[in-house]
Amino acid sequence: MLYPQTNEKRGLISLDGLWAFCLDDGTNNEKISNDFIARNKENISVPASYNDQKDELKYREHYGWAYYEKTFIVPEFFSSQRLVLRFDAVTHHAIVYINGKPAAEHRGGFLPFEIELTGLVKAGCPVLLQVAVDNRVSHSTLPVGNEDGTAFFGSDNAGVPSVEAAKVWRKKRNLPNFDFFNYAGINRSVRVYTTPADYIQDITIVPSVKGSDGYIDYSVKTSCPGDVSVTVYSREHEVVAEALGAEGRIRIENARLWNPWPEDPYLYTAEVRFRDDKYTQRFGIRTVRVDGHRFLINEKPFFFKGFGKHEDSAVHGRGFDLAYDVKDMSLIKWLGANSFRTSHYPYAEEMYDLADEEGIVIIDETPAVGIGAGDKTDPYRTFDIRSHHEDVIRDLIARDKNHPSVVMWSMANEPDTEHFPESARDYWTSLYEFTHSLDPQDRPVTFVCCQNNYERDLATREMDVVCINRYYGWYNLSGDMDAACYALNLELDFWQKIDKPLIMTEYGADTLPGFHLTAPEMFSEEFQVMYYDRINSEFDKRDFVCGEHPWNFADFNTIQGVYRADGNRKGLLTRDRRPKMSAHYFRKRWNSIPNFGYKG
Ligand code: GCB
Repeated sequence: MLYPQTNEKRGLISLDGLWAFCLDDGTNNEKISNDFIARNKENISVPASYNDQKDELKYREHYGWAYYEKTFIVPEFFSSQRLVLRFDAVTHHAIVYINGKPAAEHRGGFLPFEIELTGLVKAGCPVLLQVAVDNRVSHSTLPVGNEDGTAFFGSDNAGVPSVEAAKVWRKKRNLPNFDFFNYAGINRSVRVYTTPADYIQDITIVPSVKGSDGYIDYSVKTSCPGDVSVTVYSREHEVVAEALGAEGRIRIENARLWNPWPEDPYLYTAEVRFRDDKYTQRFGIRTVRVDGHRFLINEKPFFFKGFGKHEDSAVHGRGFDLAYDVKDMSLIKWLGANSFRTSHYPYAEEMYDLADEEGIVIIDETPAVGIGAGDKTDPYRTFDIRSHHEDVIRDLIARDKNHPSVVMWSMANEPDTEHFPESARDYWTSLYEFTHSLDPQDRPVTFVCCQNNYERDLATREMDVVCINRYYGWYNLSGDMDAACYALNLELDFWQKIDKPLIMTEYGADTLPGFHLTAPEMFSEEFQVMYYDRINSEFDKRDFVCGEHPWNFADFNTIQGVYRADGNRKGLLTRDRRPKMSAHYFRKRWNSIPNFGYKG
């Protein structure tokens, strides 16, 4: 899916700003009631999660539907154009009404969807746009929630003999099977964009390299047959190649490759023309593949230095905030990092554009976090997740396929692979094949595995790259770093025999900024530094460990519960992006580790 663009052929109207808003009281559900909205409406900012924009608990605790409303007018001078309404992300389930009539429904809170407005609205006339948004998570949504009340995070123990008795007074609420606050609402931008009546629908670019030349295999999908032309520009706006036709191969002599920062993340632009339409698509020429236990970018062994992140900030919640994205990119570089994982859902498209430009490598993750329901229920055979999971992967690749920064797909975070190992293996290996078959660039595919009995786990070892989240020294063997390193080494011995590249996609320790101790114990800044220093020195001894992603880039908000005081505090940075001691530690370490050839 193409990102909306304005040029001499295409226009754009932003619907970001103040909207009318109200929470459902359980009486309307997905149905829009104009009376109800009129009686209850208040101001809300879009894009942003609704939860922290207001100060009553009911916005944090809300369970179910909420409504948004805005009136807009498409200018008359757009009347000859095709009109499309685009939501970059509505979390989690949206039903859109236009002038009182249902116009679209979308499941999943982190990917864009569009509604063709031509014919539905008239330029020059007011349009009533209403959106019903449902924030409920369950075993058939991604991310996953526990509708039964078997919460993973947050106490569900009533402390009385009869759980049934406790349920009488317990109000309905979300019980996420994931450790980040279930922020909801219109989290990303809303726009109307225009195209000519006959238009470019999609562009796919697959780069390759032979000797000093670069090649792109391109294809352009159009709304009807017609002539297509492609002109490739250098970053300096010089024409470097031209082609005719909706698909073909273009040679770029003496190509400049896209290489991660601090090398040159060089970008070209393909200007595509079709009839009266035009779209410019940026791309980079780079290759990615796995070779034995090495991860190669442009045929050179790459070492991932970076983090799992979150889209999370005060007041905005999970709402898109370009200033935070720019700041985070700056901090990533300040830290000497070169990569991050979009844990645990696809991020806003602008972040990928920034990463392309700044040369930061991305492991692109779906919102499939928390698949699992304890040791008695096989989630793969019990719940209806497969087809939605496939839809999400299809839409993710359709959105992100052309980004040079994206070097690997992560199908999920921490699914259960231990209790029902055969089911898990069948599910993940077939989804792995499915993901490979959809990606025109055929990037490596993985999922991220939870601390478990790795000998029982049959799925993780089948992935292109072994990605593991491990908390030896924190949740396991808490505070005892000698024992933690011993256990970690036992596990690394196991993976060494599998002989695939391994990235430690999460490891970390909650740390209260300003809490200092001479003898490092848990939660102190000194402990966090000691923890990382001990674990990292084990990674340094193993050639097949091709990446370290501490958890997390910054502190982030979570559901309340006995494990969390003001959210998850494992950040190297505080939530407002100030460095803890460990940020300085990593800055020093990473600035001495090269992107390429660190382990030969
Ligand atoms: C994990 C999860 C991550 C949590 C983290 C933690 O394994 O993948 O979402 O936030 O542990 O800090 O517990």
